[in-house]
Amino acid sequence: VEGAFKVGMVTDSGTIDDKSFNQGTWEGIKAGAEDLSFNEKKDTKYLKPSGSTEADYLKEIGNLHDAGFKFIVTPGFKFETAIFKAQDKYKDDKFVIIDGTPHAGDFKPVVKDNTVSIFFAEHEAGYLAGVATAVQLKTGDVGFIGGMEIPAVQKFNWGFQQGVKYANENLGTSISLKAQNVIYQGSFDNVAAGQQIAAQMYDRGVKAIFTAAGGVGIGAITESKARAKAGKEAWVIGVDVDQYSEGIYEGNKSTILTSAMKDVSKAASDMMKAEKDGKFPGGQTLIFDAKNDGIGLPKENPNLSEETLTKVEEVFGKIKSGEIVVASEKGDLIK
Ligand code: GMP
Repeated sequence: VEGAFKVGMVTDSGTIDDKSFNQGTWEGIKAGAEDLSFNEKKDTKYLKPSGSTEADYLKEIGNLHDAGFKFIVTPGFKFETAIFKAQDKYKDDKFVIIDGTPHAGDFKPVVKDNTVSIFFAEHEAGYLAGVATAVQLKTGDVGFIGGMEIPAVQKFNWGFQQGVKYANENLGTSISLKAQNVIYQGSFDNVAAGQQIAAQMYDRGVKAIFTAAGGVGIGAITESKARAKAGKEAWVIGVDVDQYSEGIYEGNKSTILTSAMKDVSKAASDMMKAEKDGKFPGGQTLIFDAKNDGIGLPKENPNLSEETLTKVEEVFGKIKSGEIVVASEKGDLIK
């Protein structure tokens, strides 16, 4: 491919300003555009469908195609059957689906040569966040707020639980995650519900809440900031991107303890760069995990001590080497 190509993105249930999954992907597209010296305004575009059916998604993909945006990124498992059809309908376009694989409705993956399917090891990111949280806080209750109860979100939760457990068993911490403090809100955009659930958890004595919930997490962060301003301990562990700046409530002080990152930005910009270089990995399913630095905690974690960072670094190394294997399945809660 010579020169600029136009890059489009469609959102499914969440919004572009969710400070996490969709926004992170979009920022990756913009960063990619800048790296490749595209005209950001003219060469990138996102569309939000008016509904959430396959037809709604195909309509926006068609709109992008008609407007000349033929490299299309769709973050979200909800696009699976739409991309299954789009990859045949628009054979000369390129598709990048994040968190999903194209299929006809039967869950049998059909990744055509013009499509790349990208998954993340959320359980590994959750595990690191669990270790960091436990080592930093030492004792007390933590909670989890998920968005929709889908594998990508569950894996954050299950990994987090294993990480906390590892710290309890090996690093001298005593942290509990009780069943009543594990809640899937059911959407990725109900900010008010996120705030309400967080308030209830903090009222029950939870010190830190891991949110894996797209825009729902913004509500939890809002609640944490209100409490921190009032002098209370109310942390959030962010998700997808480094959410530190979202949690700032005074000066440089933030309620974001750390963030369980899955680098959707890099996924998007890497694929653009590959396309530009004529190396688009069409037909492939890519896994972004600890081994390839596709998941991790932020480089800067002002709320974590040196001790915590050292422990997390050790554990990260053990996950990379395979010495620690994080299960992508449900485990026991920590009482
Ligand atoms: O935010 C935590 C996780 O929830 C993300 O890594 C995604 O797996 C999922 N998620 C967040 N927002 C959205 C959204 O708008 N659509 C979909 N399909 N998944 C989302």
